[in-house]
Parts: sequence; structure tokens; C-alpha cells
Amino acid sequence: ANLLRGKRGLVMGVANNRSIAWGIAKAAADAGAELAFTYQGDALKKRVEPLAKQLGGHVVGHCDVTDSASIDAVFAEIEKLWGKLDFVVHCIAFSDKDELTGRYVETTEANFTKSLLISCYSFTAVTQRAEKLMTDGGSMLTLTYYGAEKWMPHYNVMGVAKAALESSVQYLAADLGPSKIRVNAISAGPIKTLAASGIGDFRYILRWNEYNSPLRRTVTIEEVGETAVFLVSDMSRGITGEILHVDAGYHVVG
Ligand code: 0WD
Repeated sequence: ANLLRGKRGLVMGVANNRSIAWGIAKAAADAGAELAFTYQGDALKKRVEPLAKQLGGHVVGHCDVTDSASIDAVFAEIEKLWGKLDFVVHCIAFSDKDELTGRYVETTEANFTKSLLISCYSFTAVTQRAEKLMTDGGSMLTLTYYGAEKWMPHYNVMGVAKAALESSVQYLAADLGPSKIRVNAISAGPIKTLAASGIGDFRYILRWNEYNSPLRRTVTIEEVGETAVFLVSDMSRGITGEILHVDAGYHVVG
């Protein structure tokens, strides 16, 4: 399948080979896309560079979304490299681990602000820059979780951040529709990644999903990756403002 042949995409949020961003990058490269990657800080640079190389991708630099100058720098690099952009995959979220356990009501102002900035606003900030390079239209994609829709144990401020992110997908879709830029999210079921290991009782949540989802299992980064290919390809050209669940059907249960 060459669904993404001729398309150029930016992938943000690869931390290692378990990252959802990596599952998406692999699937997109398989579908013929040319990819660019960012990394957050020198520690991740060493991880991301060899992974990008495996897929013949470009590394366009350090990007910490709390530093808007680093977002600008990465987009300037993409403009130099390609002059345009067809899709962006945003797989970035953060909350202080100490607040991903216990009660939401204890959330501090500092962690609330930081979590919403990194996990929600950064998608808008990236979309602002991407819009200018998506001269033939394009597709923006972010990752969310069911904890945005319903209370989930330990998800706390991240659930509130994902609710804001899902709402921003709708507002961005309306704003960018006239420019033929689509904006969607995948609501992934739980997957054991670095970020997920910070969530309290995560193994129990995985097990709970295995027992209770309609497909009686959890999902893989490869499955999220293939759905992402669909959402950034022209196959989904009639879809925008959508939150698509890739969760073995769990959202119909809980
Ligand atoms: O169960 C799961 N793993 C699910 C994850 C279920 C549903 C959704 N998601 C979402 C996450 O909330 C996130 O938005 O998927 C996205 C990707 O997360 P992931 O693949 O589970 O986690 P990971 O491999 O850790 O990648 C997240 C990365 C960070 O990694 P670490 O673990 O080092 O924080 O987000 C990046 C970073 O690379 N990141 C940032 N990037 C730029 N600037 C920043 C930042 N300030 N903070 C975190």
C-alpha cells in the first residue's frame, strides 16, 4: 500500500521504540511517507536519531513545546528542508507523576498549568506553525485517551487536559477547514509506554481492558499506527474534527 506516497510529515513525541509516535512513524514510512522527527532534549536525541535513520527520516531538531522558540526553529528547519508539509502527528503529553495517582482534587496550580500547556496547548501552537506550510491542505493528528470522556482512576489532571485537547480538535477543525486542513485525534486504549508507566496501577488498567473490551485484548502501537495512516491519508478526506477510538472497543463498555 502506498497511501502516503509523495506526502511529507512531521512526527513529534518519539521517546523510544515503544512510543505510539514510533508505531505511527513505522506505519507511515511503510505507506510511503517521507518523515521528519523532533526530539525533546539531548537524552532523547540519542534515541530518536537511530530510529529516524531506520526509516530514512530527517531529524529536524530539539523541540520542547514549553519553549516556543524551539517550535519556531523546528518549523523553520522544515521550511528549509521541504518548503511545505502534508501532515503532523503530535504524540506529546506530560503531567507530574506524583499527581497521576490519588485524587484529582489535590492537583496543584503549577502542575495543572504545565500539564495543560504541554498536553493541550502545544497542539494548537504546532497547528499555528503547520498551517503556513500546508499549502495544498493537510492533516493534523493528535493522541487522546478515554479519560477525557469519563473519570478513570489515577488519570486526574491528564483527563482534564485531554478533554481540553479533544475540544481544541473541534475548534481547530472549524478554523482550518476552509484551508483544506483536517484536524483529528485518535483515542488509543492503554499501551505500555514510558509515559504510561507514570500512571498509577497501569498494569491493572491494562488487565482490566483485556478482560472487558469487546475484542478482549488491548491494542498495539502498530494498530494505532495504521489508523493514523488512514487519518493522514486522502482515504479519510471527508473526516475532520473526529475523535476515533482505537481501543479494542472499550469505549462502548466503560
Ligand atoms: O496508554 C497509552 N500509552 C496512551 C497514550 C493511551 C492514549 C493516549 N496516549 C497519548 C499520550 O497521552 C501522549 O499524548 O499518546 C501520546 C504519546 O504517548 P506515549 O507514546 O504513550 O508515551 P511516550 O513514548 O513516553 O512519549 C511521550 C513523549 C515524551 O516522552 P517522555 O516519556 O520522555 O515524557 O512526549 C514528549 C516526550 O518525548 N514530551 C514532550 N515533547 C516536547 N516537549 C514534552 C515537551 N515539553 N513533554 C513530553
